[in-house]
Amino acid sequence: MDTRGRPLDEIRARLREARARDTPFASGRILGSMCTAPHPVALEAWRLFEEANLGDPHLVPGARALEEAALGSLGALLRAPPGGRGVFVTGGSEANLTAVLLALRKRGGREVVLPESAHFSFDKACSWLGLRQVTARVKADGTVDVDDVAERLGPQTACVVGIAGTTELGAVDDVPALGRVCAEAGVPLHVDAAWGGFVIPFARRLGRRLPEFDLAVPGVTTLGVDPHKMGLAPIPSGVLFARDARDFEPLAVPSPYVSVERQPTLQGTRNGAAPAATWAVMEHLGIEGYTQVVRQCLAVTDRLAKGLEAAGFPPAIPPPLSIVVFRVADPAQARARLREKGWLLSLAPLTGGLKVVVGPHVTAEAVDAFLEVLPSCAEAA
Ligand code: 0PR
Repeated sequence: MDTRGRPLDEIRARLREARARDTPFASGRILGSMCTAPHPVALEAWRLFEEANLGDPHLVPGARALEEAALGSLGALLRAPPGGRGVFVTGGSEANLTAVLLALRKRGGREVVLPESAHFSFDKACSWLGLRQVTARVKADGTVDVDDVAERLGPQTACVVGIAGTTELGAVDDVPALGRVCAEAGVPLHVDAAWGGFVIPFARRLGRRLPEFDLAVPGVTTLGVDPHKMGLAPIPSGVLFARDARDFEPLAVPSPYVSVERQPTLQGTRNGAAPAATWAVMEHLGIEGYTQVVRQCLAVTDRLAKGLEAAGFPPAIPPPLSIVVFRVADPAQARARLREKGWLLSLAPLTGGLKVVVGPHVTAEAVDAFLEVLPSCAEAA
């Protein structure tokens, strides 16, 4: 920052130059992201509400009403019961941290039982909260072995985690079976549906056989879902639901001077544009619109899986949803070579390969172009 500041055209030139170095979703070359280009109506809503601070809701009753409406719609999609409550958070990491803390306050204990496939945000949550992770085995289909979970429960278990759409494979844990085990043991069950929450309900409508995973499943106590992933909302937009609204109480502290008496979530000053944008895109697309998005992603996934098979890189498992993982001889090197050619993929460390997340920004043409370059960058394992 200069003492006298700098002219606007200089600032704008610098902004454009920096942005030109980024890879936009519109390039079709971002193949490893669980986020995607926000829907235009979400961006419109964002711009209208960009100064709104929901940390002081009496300033912004309009934004507050949209937040409530968005939580209502999302709660209906994920079948939250009447006594439940949803809160906006910044994304899956905050949802998972908050859910673990909520379970800890409800039940006590020093351990979290979670699948090997759990996102690293649980490492963070456990490390920050001083809890021990007890890891349950994952089966060949990428879902957690529920018997193994049951064996690992004990008096020190604060909660169990199930995943509806794992980060690496998009696998959907058998949440009903986990719910039975947890209900019997009196242990809270948190479902991480950060990515899958906006995929599974629509894939099920398209006839995919997938387990139920939402708040109507007996035993599920909390559930996290990220509109900023497959909900097509801008970042940051995450939601955490609790089956019982009272579960948030132990986390709440008094905050009387900011027009809301108690705050149960991490943020004080908090973005009102995110709920408004989330409301706008959900309301505009509706169930049919999201189903169409998922239909397209599944079709492109299928094309990619067949193309990989033909190119000698068969998918490690048949894609449960719209994530494809394939083994290569040297994943880090293959990823670096692909990056040199402009293709951005993620590693799949549990499988020993590369991962492609087929979001709405990944077109059939992009997949075909990617399949052309892949053999020059990777060797099959
Ligand atoms: N739970 C699951 C199942 C996730 O996959 C993720 C993130 C989280 C929780 C955490 O969510 P936040 O990152 O919103 O806090 N999964 C992706 C990952 O870490 C996120 C991602 C998104 C990665 C875009 C790359 C990227 O380009 O792999």
